Formats: sequence, structure tokens, C-alpha cells
Amino acid sequence: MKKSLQREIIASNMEKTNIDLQKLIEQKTGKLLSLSYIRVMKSRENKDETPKNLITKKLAENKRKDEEKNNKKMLEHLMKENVRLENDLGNILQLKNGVQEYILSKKVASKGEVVPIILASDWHIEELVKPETVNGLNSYTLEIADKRIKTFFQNSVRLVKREMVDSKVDTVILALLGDFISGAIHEPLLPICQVQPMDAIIRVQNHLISGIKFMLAELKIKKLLIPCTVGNHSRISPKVWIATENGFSLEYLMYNAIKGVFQDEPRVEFQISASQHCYVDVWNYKLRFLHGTQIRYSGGLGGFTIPGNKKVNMWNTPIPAYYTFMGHLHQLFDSNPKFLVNGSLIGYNTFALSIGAEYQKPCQAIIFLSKKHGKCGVNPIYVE
Ligand SMILES: [Mn+2]
Repeated sequence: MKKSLQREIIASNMEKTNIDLQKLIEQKTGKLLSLSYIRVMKSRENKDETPKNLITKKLAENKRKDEEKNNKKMLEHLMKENVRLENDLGNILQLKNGVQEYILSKKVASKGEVVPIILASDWHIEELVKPETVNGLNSYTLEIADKRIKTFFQNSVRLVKREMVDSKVDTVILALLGDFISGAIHEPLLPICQVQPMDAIIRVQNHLISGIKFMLAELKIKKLLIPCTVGNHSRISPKVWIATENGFSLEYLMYNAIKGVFQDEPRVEFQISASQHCYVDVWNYKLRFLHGTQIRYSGGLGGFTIPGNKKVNMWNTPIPAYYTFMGHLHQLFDSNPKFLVNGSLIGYNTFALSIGAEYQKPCQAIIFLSKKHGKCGVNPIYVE
């Protein structure tokens, strides 16, 4: 083969080869360029992933996750709280709706009928109580007695008038239960009695007449009922002679004398019992009045309840009384539901001190008897 031909063939092949190579290069170049770009970018990325950056990124990510977790917990808590508050609100609304209010009319029902029962006893008007003999707890002279008796009637009227505001009061009972004087029944009484028994009983009589007149003048009532029983101190016999007690009592004489003073007063009605017990019927209530000498008491536990109940139960067997009222024991005491003991006007003295009697301020008592409810109120009548 000629050299020239060979050269042509070689040249042709080379040209061909060059064209192929050129094409191949062009094709590959693009890929190579892409790969290099990727490599460059990756190398850049790799430059950011330093340990420090990775830790920072990780911490940020953890922080974000914690915040998300906390936010979720808070949301759950708030939702629960919302449910609870909704329940509470529901309960409150239900409670409000559950209160039923009643409308009260200002108009009061018609007045009920009431009989006030005033107890007067144990004045011991002439007996002296020196303050030093009772450690300053009391002081009683003729002048103080006068003052206390006036106060007794004034306060009695005041309490009855107070009752009249809300109740219909046509009748008032003024029970005279004895021992208005100390008398001369014991020798030790003589040095402490400031006047003799006759003068003492006259003083009492004058006070009672004055007091009854005052009540009649002050109270618009139809009847003043006065049950009377004698005390053990007004006797002129050496001992209590049970069968003839009235016949030997200065108080029995006094009651009859006062009854005579008011014989022309239709509103006044005396009931002077020949027995130790005086019974008064008010509506369906049978009331028993007595002085109380028969109750033996020397400071036992339970006060007068046991000795009082014993006696009252026996008396109630033949004549059942709704309530029994007495004096003698010098202490206002309501056994409820059987008997009541009046306080004393003389107040605390050496006798009370020696038997260990309960200290009380000198007082008398007023009881309100309701037609509908029976005994519905007991008030002390303070006298100083
Ligand atoms: Mn007595």
C-alpha cells in the first residue's frame, strides 16, 4: 500500500476518531461539570458541619423539642383546668337556681292571748344585810327595801306593757307568796330586824296597796287576780302549825286587809286560800301557788329539781296542776316543766352564804302564760 494512501486512511481514521472523541468529550463534559459542581457544594456543606456547629444545631433542636413538649403539657393542663372551671360554674348556677326564696308578709297574725304572772315573795322587809357580812355582795336596809319594792312594781308594769305590744293581755296575776317580813320566828333574827313584826307588816301592806293602785292606773286590763299564800316567817306561833297556819299568820291578816281596801274595785280579785296551796284556773291551765316551806333543800346537787319534783309529783296525783309556783328558797329557778321558784327581794344574805346557795342579784319573777302555748316565757324582774 502506498504510503500516501496509508496516510490518507490514517488521516481519515484520525479525523473520524477525533470527531468521536470530540463528541465523547462534549457529552462527558456536561456530566463532569455537574459532578464538579456537586463536589464543590458538598465540600462547602462539609465545611459547615464542624463539631461546634453540630452541637449548636443539636442543642437548638433539643430546645425546640423541649419547648414543644412543654407546650403540649401546658395545653393539656389548661384543657383540664377549663373542664374543672366549667363544672364549677355549672354547680354554682345549679345552686343559685336551687335556692327557693319565700315572700314574708309584714302583716302579723292576730295577737295571741297572754296572762302575765308576777311573783312577789321573800321581801324580808325589816331584815338588815350589812355589806361586810356578805363580803360586799349585798346591802339591805329599810330604805333600800323601799326603793327595791318601788322598782319591782315599776319594772313589772314595764314588762307587762312590753308584752302588750304583741299580745292581748286582759288579765294580770300578781301572786303574793309570803315571807314579806322576817318576823320574830328565830331569836337570831331579833338583832338584825330593824323594826318589830307589826311595824314591818304595816310597811309591807302600805307598799302592796300602793303597788296595786299603780298597776291599775298604768295597765289597761280587765282583771288583776291576786292569789295569796302565807310564808313561814310571818307566823306568830312558835312553830309552823300546819293545820292552823293562816290563823297564826300576820300575812293572812294583811291579805284580808288589802282585799278590803279594794272591795269596790271590780278589776281586783283576791283569792286567799285557806289551804297551803292556792289554785287558779286560767283557760285550761291549772296553776298551783304556795310559799314552799315544804321543800327541803340544803344545797344538794341538781338544785331544787329532785326535792321539788318529789313534792310536786305527790301534789299532782290528786290535783294535776299545769305548773307550780313557789317562793321560800330565795333563788329564781325554773325546773321546767313542773315548777318555778321565785327569787328574793332581800337578796344574798348570811343564810344564803352559809347554805352555799347560788348567788343571784335580788329579783322577783314574771311568767308569760299563753292561751295557745302555755308557759312561754320567764323573766327575772330586777329590783335595783
Ligand atoms: Mn320562807
